[in-house]
Amino acid sequence: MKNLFIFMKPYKKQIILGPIFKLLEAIFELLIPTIMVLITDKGIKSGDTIYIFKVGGLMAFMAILGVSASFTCQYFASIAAQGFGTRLRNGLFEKIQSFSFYEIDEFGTASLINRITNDINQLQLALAMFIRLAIRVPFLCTGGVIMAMFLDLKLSSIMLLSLPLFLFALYLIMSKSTPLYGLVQKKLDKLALVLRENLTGIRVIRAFGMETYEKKRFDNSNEDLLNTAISVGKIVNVMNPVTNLIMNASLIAILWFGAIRVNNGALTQGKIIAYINYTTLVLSALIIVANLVIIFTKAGASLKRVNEVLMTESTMKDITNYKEVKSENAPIIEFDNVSFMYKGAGDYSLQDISFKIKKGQTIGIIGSTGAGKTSIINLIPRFYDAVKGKVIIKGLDVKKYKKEELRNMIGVVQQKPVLFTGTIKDNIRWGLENASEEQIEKAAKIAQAHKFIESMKEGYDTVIFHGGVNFSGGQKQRLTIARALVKNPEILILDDCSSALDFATDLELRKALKNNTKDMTVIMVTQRITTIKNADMIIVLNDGKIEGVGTNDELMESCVVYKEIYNSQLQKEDEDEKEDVI
Ligand code: DCP
Ligand code: MG
Repeated sequence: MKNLFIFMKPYKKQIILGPIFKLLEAIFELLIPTIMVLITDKGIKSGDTIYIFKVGGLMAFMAILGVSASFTCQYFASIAAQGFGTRLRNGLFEKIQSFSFYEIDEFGTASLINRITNDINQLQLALAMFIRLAIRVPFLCTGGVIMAMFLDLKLSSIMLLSLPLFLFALYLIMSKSTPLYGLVQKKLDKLALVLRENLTGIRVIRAFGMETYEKKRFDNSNEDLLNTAISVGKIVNVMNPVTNLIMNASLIAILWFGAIRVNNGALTQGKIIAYINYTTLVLSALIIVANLVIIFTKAGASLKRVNEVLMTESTMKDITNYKEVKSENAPIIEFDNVSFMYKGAGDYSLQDISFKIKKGQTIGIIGSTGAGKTSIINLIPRFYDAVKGKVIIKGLDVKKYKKEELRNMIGVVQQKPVLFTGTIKDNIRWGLENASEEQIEKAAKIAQAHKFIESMKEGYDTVIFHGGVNFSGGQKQRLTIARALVKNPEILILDDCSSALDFATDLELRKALKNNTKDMTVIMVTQRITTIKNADMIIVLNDGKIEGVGTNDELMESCVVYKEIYNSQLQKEDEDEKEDVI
């Protein structure tokens, strides 16, 4: 909760003044029935029209004041609630940006999206309702009861009886529905996840003809949400009939006993009208209380979910005052007995990995799918932390670097190319904010992207649509390579990023890389032997373990797995070549 107050702080004025204006309105609302007594009992009885107009005018004036107070409160409530929501969303977004992949994996993208949208909306609504009603309603209730008691103490026993009954009903309903709200939110997360997967994978789904399966999966998730929502709805919807029943029963009792007291002369007609007004006022205020309780219970569930994000500290905090310094003479990258496991996975994805890479070397990492290639390179820019052992860059543990410093040294081309909405130029500039046109063009040339960019009508200003849908897989890969190259990083990591390129382009790319990255340490992850055959060092991975380290020739001698991969691929290539010739 303390976290949230920070986001409300700028709106202190509105949050305090709003309820005060609403209170003013409530005071007028409370006074009006009593003034009404004057009209009926004095004005109408004696037929004094001037008196009726006078008092009526006063009532109208009070009503106008009441409405203006209410508008002012509404205005404050909107400003405070919207402002609070915006700030909270920004805060949450910033927090998520600070997360390492660990925390993001743990929450799940869909859940994070829901928390930042739906849950914050819920909190925003709760704040608005708080300003508008949280003070006014209790005031109306107690004020109404007191005014009614002044009018007729005996008749008030009916109201005092119906109140506990009402509160008991409220308690029953709330205690049943509260736990279900958290569940509804969770199911909403699940639905969002299915929907997200479905939309991002729509092409695959169509290609495999899985529409019916996916539709069923969505339907199931949707139905699950529906059922939970219905069961909450069923409980909560009892509220209005029950409160109405209590209210109307009280009114009948008041009319019944009130009539007897009017007949006895203990009560005037005007007073009984005012009395009924007060009872309706109190009981309808209680119905609002019931609805408020629903809103606040929902907000409670959301508060917990938003707070979970706000309270989570990234496991990768920057160490600010480290003493050790990096050394330019040490190997640029060293893995010292590193083991790694993803959170929630039962098994290690990497085990006892040790190797050293010298500055300027070109390294190949090869292995079948799932061997742990991506996992290894994720440890270098510290996307994840090793579970055991150390990843050392220039003689200094990656954990001792400032994240920004570390990542500035490294250019990563991810296995799955991700582009952002904007022009080609914008996307390449992600690598280097102030990159000049020449730098961009040079990077694109090395990445073998220049030709196809030039052939486009808008050239480097061609707009990339959401997720890069208007580019082919190979084009996207080349653009992401250019993005990493423009940064001119000390370490360049290419994760299987020529998989969608034809052999000729792949060859051109490797040649250009070789000629232009003399001082760069390049790590190429691949499943193709040809890509890394000439590397200074090749690391062969199998099932999370190192099978061999060395040059192509060394590995052909010593590493069975490498030899198998080599033979299977190069033989096939030879055959392909023959086919081409034929
Ligand atoms: N793994 C996991 N959780 C993740 C990512 C991977 O449990 N978030 C597991 C799946 C694999 C193992 O870790 O068993 C190694 O995965 P990698 O992504 O490192 O495998 P590769 O990059 O070698 O495979 P590919 O060539 O298919 O990219
Ligand atoms: Mg991979």
